[in-house]
Amino acid sequence: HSSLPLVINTWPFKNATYAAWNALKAGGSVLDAVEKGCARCEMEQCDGSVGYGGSPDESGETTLDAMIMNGDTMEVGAVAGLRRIKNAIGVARAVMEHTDHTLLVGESASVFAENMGFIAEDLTTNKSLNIFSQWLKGNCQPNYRKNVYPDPSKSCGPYRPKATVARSKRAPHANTHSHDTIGIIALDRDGHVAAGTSTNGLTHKVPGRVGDSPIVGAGAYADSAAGGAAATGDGDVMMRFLPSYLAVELMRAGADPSAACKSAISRIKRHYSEFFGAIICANTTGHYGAACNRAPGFNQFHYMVSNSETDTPILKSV
Ligand code: SD4
Repeated sequence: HSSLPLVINTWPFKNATYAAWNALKAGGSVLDAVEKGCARCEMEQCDGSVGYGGSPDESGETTLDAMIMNGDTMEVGAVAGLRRIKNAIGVARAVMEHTDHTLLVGESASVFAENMGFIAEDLTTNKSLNIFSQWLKGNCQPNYRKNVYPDPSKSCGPYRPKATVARSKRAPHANTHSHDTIGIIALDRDGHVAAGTSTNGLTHKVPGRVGDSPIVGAGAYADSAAGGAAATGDGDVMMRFLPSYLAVELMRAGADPSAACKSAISRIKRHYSEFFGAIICANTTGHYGAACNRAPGFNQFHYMVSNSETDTPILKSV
């Protein structure tokens, strides 16, 4: 297809699109493009929800989740709950290329990264400390997507059963400032597909919580025989439906990318009608699409595209 190569990523993270596109233009692989794009967001702390210094958990710590997938070989590298290392996507790629494993978690993932030469740094910043201390002062009030209330008489935690809290109170809606995960799909002229994600997860999460982003088929999926997809949003809900896998399978069966994205979102809506989330999709001919779940406070999803027709990244919305 004439519009290949293609880079598409979630949210208006334009510098990430540039970084991925430039990697391809410089002769890099689709994996290089995905890694460079995600790494750019990790350094820029895109929206405070990618990279260090954002989304402190209930102990105040920032931890990172990332994944990269090679659609030619179906190899995947991922990290979840990564501590001390800013370049989570780089560590994910190291898992893919230097081990036979798929997903490393927590402190052990960080030790792996240090052994691979990644620099250990504090991921806490004044900003993340502030978010954390405001939350403590407010008696650990749940954030907009948190669905488990701590017992207010006991500072933070232990947790009450979800059933004691009305569902409408448990899952307030995201607003447009709650942009999140970077997810990228890259395709080159020869039909190689790669996809990946990077995020610092969910603010005030219970330490140990892992979202959709580093989970294969949930946060992203790539298969050079069919296409690629990447998701963003309420990972706790979305990961139950493997939306990226579903979208790629629908494209394999002949659905166009927009329809595939819509179907993946609709599947989740059947059970969680007001969930916050969006997905981007691209097939092997370079056609792409996106879909989001319109809900109060979230009625438009922005994403970025670069292809041979639009050498500079263009902002798209759905
Ligand atoms: C997560 N999906 O950890 C990620 C982050 C995100 O809206 O996109 N949140 O749930």
